[in-house]
Amino acid sequence: MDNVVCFILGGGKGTRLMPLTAERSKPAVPLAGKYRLIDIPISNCINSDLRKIYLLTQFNSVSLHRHIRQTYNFDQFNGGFVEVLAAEQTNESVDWYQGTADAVRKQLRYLQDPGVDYVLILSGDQLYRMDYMKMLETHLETKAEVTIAALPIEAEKASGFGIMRLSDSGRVQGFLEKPKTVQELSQFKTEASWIEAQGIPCKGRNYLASMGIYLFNTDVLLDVLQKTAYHDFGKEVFPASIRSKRVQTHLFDGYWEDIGTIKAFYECNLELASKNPPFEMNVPGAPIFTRPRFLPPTRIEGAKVTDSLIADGCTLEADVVVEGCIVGSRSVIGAKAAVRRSVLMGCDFYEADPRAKRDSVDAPPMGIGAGSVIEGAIVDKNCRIGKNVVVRLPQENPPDGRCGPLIIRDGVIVIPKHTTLPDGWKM
Ligand code: ADQ
Ligand code: ADP
Repeated sequence: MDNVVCFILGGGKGTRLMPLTAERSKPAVPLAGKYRLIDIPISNCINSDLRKIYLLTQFNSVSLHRHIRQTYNFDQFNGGFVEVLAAEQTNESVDWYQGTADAVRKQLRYLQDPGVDYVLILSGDQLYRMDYMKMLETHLETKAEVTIAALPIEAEKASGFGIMRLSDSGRVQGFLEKPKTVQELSQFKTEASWIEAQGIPCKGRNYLASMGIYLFNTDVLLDVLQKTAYHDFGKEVFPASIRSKRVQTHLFDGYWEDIGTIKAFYECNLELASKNPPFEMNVPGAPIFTRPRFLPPTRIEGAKVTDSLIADGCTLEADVVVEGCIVGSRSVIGAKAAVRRSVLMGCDFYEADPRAKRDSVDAPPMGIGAGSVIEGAIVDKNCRIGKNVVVRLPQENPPDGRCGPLIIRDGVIVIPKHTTLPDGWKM
């Protein structure tokens, strides 16, 4: 599909995922032990046979570039590319991206390449598997100028999304970004019979939410971006375009989660590790790709591991307990340590690697020290957690804030990248 280009919105300031985005751009945030967020939309593109991919990012992080460069090298016979387009100063503009539509506007010249008939706009912080070709089919069949992917949801969830009201033919007649009141929302109910006629069981999900996945005819997108100064698709472009453009929906009913907040990110990772995960990374014909690493198999000396995903290159020493966790590449868990309901992002290096430098000679080695207990935490990369350390919430529903070097956000403890906790440290 050479006439479709994809723009992946890689994130604004990334404040909702802080501190995971303190040192890296959002697309580079590690997911499920060995992937990064950006692997999801890029894999969906590749599995949909779309290989012209631009990634729009505010922060031009080194790890993102390296990941893209080392992973997505399309072969010269099939063509295609993944290009990172960071907000940059040009002759026309000195600003950072002001919003999603503005991010695309600032890279307009890539849309103006000859032969680009359609533009697919995707978010960089969602977990789902979708064949975008089906969306293109809907777009062509309905002779749409813009198609928005839509997911039926319950009223309680509607305040977080753009909600659409449709005509019988599926044309969008109303678009309300993040409705604030029940009164506002009530105008946007879709009849169960209409949803079921599309082959999707309604099950009380009477509201059609925009998934932040948009397919535009290129000329229509160019027109909107050149003739207006709109910054956002959800807040401005759609509410305005539905009057003058043929905007259709493409209904979707699979697993889909926005993982742009600490809470959603944490819960989603743990769900992936659970017994019957709602989303599998590996589905025949549509796998999620990531950078191949040449890591040895994980060595387990003696551990009780349940409902967990353990990546390559880890060491679990004797009598370790791992329950409901993601254990990322190169993690080391010392003897008798217990890790529960936690996401360990792993390490970039093994301790013996000269690049794994310590701040002081008595800093503990990278990983989780013997006898430590970690519960309900996200442990970012390259942390040095000493022996007999205890990291768990002192109370239920704690307020957001700091606890020494740790950060509590949305009820989840986050241990930022490179944190050192000395032997015996307790929360
Ligand atoms: P939100 O997700 O709240 O709602 P937004 O914050 O605009 O919308 O983010 C959309 C995507 O664009 C995210 O992946 C984000 O990281 C990225 N993004 C945001 N600002 C950016 C910038 N300045 N530069 C580059 N990328 C940026 C949107 C829609 C809703 C819809 C939900 C579905 O507005 O209508 O229901 O997505 O999740
Ligand atoms: P991962 O193995 O989890 O994908 P990265 O891609 O971030 O992790 O690489 C691991 C670490 O290795 C990085 O933090 C970086 O410091 C180092 N590294 C990897 N490749 C290079 C390189 N080409 N030059 C310098 N450092 C590198």
